[in-house]
Amino acid sequence: MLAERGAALGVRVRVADAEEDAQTRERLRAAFRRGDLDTWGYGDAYAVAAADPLHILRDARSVICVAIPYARPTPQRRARGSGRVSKYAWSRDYHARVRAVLNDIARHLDAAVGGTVTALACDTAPVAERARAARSGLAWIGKHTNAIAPELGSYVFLGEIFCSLPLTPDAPLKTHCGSCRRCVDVCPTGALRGDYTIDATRCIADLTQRVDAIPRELRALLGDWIWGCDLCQDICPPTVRAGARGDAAFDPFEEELAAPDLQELLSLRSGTYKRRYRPTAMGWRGAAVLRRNAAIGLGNSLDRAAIPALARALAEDPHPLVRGAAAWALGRIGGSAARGHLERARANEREATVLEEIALASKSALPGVEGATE
Ligand code: B12
Ligand code: SF4
Ligand code: SF4
Repeated sequence: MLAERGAALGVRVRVADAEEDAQTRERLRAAFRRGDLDTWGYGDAYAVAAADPLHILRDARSVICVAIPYARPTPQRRARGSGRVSKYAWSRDYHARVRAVLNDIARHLDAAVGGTVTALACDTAPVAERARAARSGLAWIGKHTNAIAPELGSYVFLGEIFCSLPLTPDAPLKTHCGSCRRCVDVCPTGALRGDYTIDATRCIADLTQRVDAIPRELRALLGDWIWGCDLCQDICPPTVRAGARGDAAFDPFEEELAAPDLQELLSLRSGTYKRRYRPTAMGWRGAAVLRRNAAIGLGNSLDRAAIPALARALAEDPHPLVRGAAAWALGRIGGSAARGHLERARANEREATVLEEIALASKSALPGVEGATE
């Protein structure tokens, strides 16, 4: 019944036992000790809970793991001056769709046994979702740390139905990456170590959602990504072979969202933010974070045409995070015009963090320092 319901919904379903997974608990602990998830505030209690399904459902006997493919074709031609958004974030927020799928399967199961035997989780609950998916044979874990489902690739969202019935578990897969290292080599920030672990504090997906300043030494490595990053998956052979398996629910919420114009995004105000971005998975950190990311993208474009917009943001943006990033971007583009704007802003700025950005940017904007050519 589960497999048929899954097929009718266009998703893949497998069953894992609900045993505590000591190996995953220790992997999580080791990751937290290394500081890999420092931006997430996870601690020992999270590692213990995430490895044990009884923390979600006290009498859980099995976990139904679900993979929902979401890859849609990436728009082929992007205009000059546009940024990039990861596939997972450009559509209407995926959480609602995953919950609807999980609800549907759970309702069928409850109806079949005449009572409530299930609890649901997706993303936000303390569950090591990839590890449970691997245990159920739904997917295997790649060196980019994503779960890869046979024929579907890694562009799948994961969700779980915790169930008090002792369903027959499926067997884990034996697949692994072998000698392939493509994802490790393509990662611009060196976040992937190649041993199936990641320093998430260096991952662009993490950096673009930070509400504090992005570490200076990593900003140039962000390129034109303004939310998330797909590089390690776009190059992954099983994911490439799978192609675009998602349905139309995962198309861009608005056409521009896959590749927003960076100058327009730099001046994003609350009305447009609420209408265009809030309904998506990049709509939970606020408009200033997106404006900050746009400023960094414009700096990385090394395009002199962006200087007036960056100068305006430096002089007028209400948020110091954005003014600081605009200063950095002007320093990165460099040249006399950028230097002039930095000097004028220095005279009017009162915020210490922004003044520090201006001072550093002024130095890097000096002639002879790498940047755009005059
Ligand atoms: C925190 C988080 C992040 C952080 C940290 C990511 C990370 N790799 O840990 C950041 C912000 C960087 C992030 C990024 C992304 N995320 Co995220 N994220 C999460 C979240 C909330 C927790 C993950 C976590 O606990 N990480 C700690 C690490 C140590 O554990 P883990 O990766 O979950 O699992 C490890 C162990 O289980 C162990 N393991 C288990 N079995 C086995 C077997 C073997 C043989 C080996 C070697 C290891 C191993 O290895 C796993 C990989 O290290 C989950 C939701 C959830 N509740 O699980 C979503 C989740 C992992 N994210 C998801 C997505 C879609 C993404 C992005 C693709 C979005 C994007 N394009 O920008 C990127 C992918 C970047 C990447 N290379 O990982 C999906 C992943 C789906 C999938 N197919 O794997 C999840 C499951 C959400 C969901 N419900 O769909 N994410
Ligand atoms: S999502 Fe991007 S930054 Fe993060 S590990 Fe993959 S390639 Fe590296
Ligand atoms: S790119 Fe290669 S090494 Fe990386 S996850 Fe895919 S198969 Fe594994």
